[in-house]
Amino acid sequence: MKTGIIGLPQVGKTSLFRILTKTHLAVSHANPREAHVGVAKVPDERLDRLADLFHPKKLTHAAVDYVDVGAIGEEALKESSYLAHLRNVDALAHVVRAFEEESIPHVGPVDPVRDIKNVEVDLMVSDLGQIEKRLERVGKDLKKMRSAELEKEAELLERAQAHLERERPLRELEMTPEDKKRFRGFMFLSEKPILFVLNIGESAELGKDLEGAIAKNGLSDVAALPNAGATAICGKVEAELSEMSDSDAAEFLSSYGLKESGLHRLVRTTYALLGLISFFTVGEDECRAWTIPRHTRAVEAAGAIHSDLEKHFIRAETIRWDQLLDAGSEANARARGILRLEGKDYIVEDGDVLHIRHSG
Ligand SMILES: Nc1nc2c(ncn2[C@@H]2O[C@H](COP(=O)(O)OP(=O)(O)OP(=O)(O)O)[C@@H](O)[C@H]2O)c(=O)[nH]1
Ligand SMILES: [Mg+2]
Repeated sequence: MKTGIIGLPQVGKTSLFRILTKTHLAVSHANPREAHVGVAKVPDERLDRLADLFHPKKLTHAAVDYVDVGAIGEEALKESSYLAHLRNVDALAHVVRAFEEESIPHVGPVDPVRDIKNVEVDLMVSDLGQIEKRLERVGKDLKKMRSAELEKEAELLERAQAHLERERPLRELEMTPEDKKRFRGFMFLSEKPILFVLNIGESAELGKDLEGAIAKNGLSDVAALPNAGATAICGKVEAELSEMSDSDAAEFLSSYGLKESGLHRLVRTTYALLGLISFFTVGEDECRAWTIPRHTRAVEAAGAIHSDLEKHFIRAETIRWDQLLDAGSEANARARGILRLEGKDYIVEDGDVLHIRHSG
């Protein structure tokens, strides 16, 4: 699962990418359009608390991949390598500038609503171009030969076209699972789930300001649309935080009236927007979070760990993470009868601890 970081020039995309993935990028790049790819750990207090119980040799968090694709714009969207990077991501994090800084140029005054609108239009125009080309092709083919599937595709494309012409992104278009399948190969940009990341300036009451930032900058409406979300960070403070030890960071956060780093919230929100959840495996060797899509069956969750576990799946010993913490050990949980034996079709829930029994 990959999330593409997009946004207008100089809004803080690369800074955000750096602190998210803790990658130290070379300062100068031969090609500013070159995409950076990195992995961010998904912070999870539940897993940390399980690790406190098991003291494992290894602790493995879930991860989300981020791609810093470079500044977006009409020109960039005409470049095939830029487009290819962008098409290949599963979700977008759109960094929007809300910080004031004379020395860093921006198109006109700081105006997040306008910037979002402009980037959305760029995404939609790119999709429209693709749809028009495809409709032309399908129209020609239909003249040569009738095909029920092609007719359905044309119908869907026309519906999408009308939707885009009303300046609505495809992520808001109602689609059946079959429609979604028909669209999969196109990898439309405005169809991808999007998280608006408001990059705000430093302030004395950052905790309060971060909380109020979405509403204050007029983003409550866009954040509530289907397949969209919004979160605020202060890039400058996050950059400082990322250089600190955990205890220094905690002190620093509380001095700003913050409970957690905005970055943590951002990663978690991305995870949710992608429709992902975590289940855990625990033990003295390793405590680990595994990533699965919501509504995954136990047998496929086992497959996320290892394909053999899926093939030879018998049962999943299952318990909610907090119930396991309560019980103090798996043996206690079993004795109390709160360890469940679930079959193949059990739908795994966020925060389940699984122990896969298998015949392999
Ligand atoms: N004051 C302030 N400056 C920031 C913040 N985030 C980034 N900057 C500065 O803005 C400039 C651009 O930051 P980048 O992270 O390179 O922005 P970008 O969006 O990757 O820029 P391009 O890739 O060139 O489009 C740098 O000088 C950063 O130091 C912030 O939160 N506050
Ligand atoms: Mg950059």
